[in-house]
Amino acid sequence: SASEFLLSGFETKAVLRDSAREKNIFIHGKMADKETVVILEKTPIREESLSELFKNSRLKLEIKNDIYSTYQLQPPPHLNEIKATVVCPATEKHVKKYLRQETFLLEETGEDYRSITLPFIQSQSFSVQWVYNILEKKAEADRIIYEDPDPKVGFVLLPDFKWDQKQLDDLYLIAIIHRRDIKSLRDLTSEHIPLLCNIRKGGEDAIQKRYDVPANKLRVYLHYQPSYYHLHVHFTSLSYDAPGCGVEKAHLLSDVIQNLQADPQYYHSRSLCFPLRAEDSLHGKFKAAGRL
Ligand code: M7G
Repeated sequence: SASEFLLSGFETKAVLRDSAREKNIFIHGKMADKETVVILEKTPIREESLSELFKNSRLKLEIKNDIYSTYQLQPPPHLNEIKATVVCPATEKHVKKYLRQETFLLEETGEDYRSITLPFIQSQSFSVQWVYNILEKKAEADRIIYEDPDPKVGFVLLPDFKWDQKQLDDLYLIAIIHRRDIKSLRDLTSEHIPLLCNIRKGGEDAIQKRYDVPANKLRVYLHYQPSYYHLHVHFTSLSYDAPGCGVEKAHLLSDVIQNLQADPQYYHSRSLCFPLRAEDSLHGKFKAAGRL
């Protein structure tokens, strides 16, 4: 197929970030003269593949000492995959998103949001074309796990980019709402409680049905700030330490619902904390406004 050797023309310019522990690397480069970001990640070892792995791998002894020995194991190619994510053409903002940077925690008041953050995200945030493609079945249509087509409370549930669906340990799905007028947590009021409850119930039921994972094994949350300003909800396995599930970024859906029940304007008026990267232009805006 056309994409088979896609990466053979990739020229590396810089490693944006890498982690020996997470076994991934984020690379900035060029492909066919276009700015490109490539993310490579070793995938988890699956229990189902163990017997084949043991039977068909070549072993090279590295160290032997008393009862201890280490080997280099060369598995058959189909058990030795690397997951690759490609962003092309990538914008400067994509490059910055993946660059390892110093981060600061910011406490954004409702007023900060309206006077600093909102104008900024209206002028420059990532395109949500990929979201519209999913909602309009122009991309990933065959990956949809569940859909509620209702224009007010409906949503599409599908596996996140980050999950290859080969094992449940790192289960990761996203629910994308059909409405196009809610950018983030900040836009939510009590008016949206039926929408949020529908996502929670519909998402949990669909995941139970498809993957046999019960609701009490799921971490269901929204990001603030998100990267993409079209409201979506993350469903991850509770046992998976998903990137971005920390308290400085993740807001549990059930907390969000209860906060709105207690105060309809909660997310308009309250201060919200979030981590901000030094290179992020929003950081510059808060600095210029004397808020940092
Ligand atoms: P976010 O909180 O807006 O941004 O979540 P984050 O990337 O900073 O977490 C967006 C979520 O959508 C992330 O979990 C992405 O992995 C996922 N995602 C992004 N894109 C571009 C796609 C896509 O094209 N398809 C799918 N299925 N998921 C995506």
